[in-house]
Amino acid sequence: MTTTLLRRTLLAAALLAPLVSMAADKPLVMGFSQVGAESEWRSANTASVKDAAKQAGISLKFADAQQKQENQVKAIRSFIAQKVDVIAFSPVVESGWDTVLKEAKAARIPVILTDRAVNVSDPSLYVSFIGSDFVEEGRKAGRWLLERAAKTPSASLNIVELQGTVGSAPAIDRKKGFEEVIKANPKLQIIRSQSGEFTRAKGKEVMEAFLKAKDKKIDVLYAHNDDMAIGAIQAIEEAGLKPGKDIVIVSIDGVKGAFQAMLAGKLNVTIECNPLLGPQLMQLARDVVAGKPVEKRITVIEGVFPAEVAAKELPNRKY
Ligand code: GZL
Repeated sequence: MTTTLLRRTLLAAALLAPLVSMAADKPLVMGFSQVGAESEWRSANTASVKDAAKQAGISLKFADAQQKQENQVKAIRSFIAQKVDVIAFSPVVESGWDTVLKEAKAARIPVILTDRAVNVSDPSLYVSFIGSDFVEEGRKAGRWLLERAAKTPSASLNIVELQGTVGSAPAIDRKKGFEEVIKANPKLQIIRSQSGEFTRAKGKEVMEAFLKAKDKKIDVLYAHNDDMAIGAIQAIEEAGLKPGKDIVIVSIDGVKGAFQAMLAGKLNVTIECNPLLGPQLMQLARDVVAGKPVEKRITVIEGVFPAEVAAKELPNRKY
């Protein structure tokens, strides 16, 4: 190597070194748009994301959308303007994301879906989706009820259903999985179904309306999350009935409130939906930003917790 070339190489290395070390020291910046704070599950999910970002040394820009899609779109646009390294979000509903995700792609900012999925024309608009299999959660609820119905002599079992947020992946898929399984037993009929928006307050309000319509006896409540089930339990008690006995209750999430309701004999089973995705999300973000190949779909392992195991399991619950 000639002296001039050597001198230029050494000069370039000297100039680049601080940049390289700065880049190495500069924390990865993640923009995270969260659905809201509508349930115990969501609060646990938010805590997991924030704690994991801190543990991972990732700089987190966190935005709570208060269950409004327009707020999530605004937040994603703001992350793009701030030139974050990666965007992650839990989409409140499945549709309406193509435009803003195309803007992120044009800005060359990778997008990770967490918790809920989206319906988009081009799957390359997001790099990976890490979350539960909601259809399977609905099937698990259906299977539990099928087994219980097989031991019940009654000729028919009338089900009322509290759906999650209209248009959201968990609401659509939990309904789909449940109906797919219970059709095996014609005595199981869904007589009423309405959204309780995943909240306790709305769950109570809708259950009150179900109870007021006295044309058909209600034997079972299927709630798409524990918070709506807990709200409905209040409505059932105020109507002078025994939740968990007069009306069997099947729910999803596996939050502590559900275990406490089962210990009180007011809830019969909860299907786990794990919110503690934070650590996996942060590692996935690092891999994505580093350009490593990642799985397009990452699911979490989840269980089924009937009332009989609530006392033993409650001390182990992390959310
Ligand atoms: C499921 C999540 C749902 C929970 C609800 O992964 O999206 O949203 O089941 C929450 O408790 O509101």
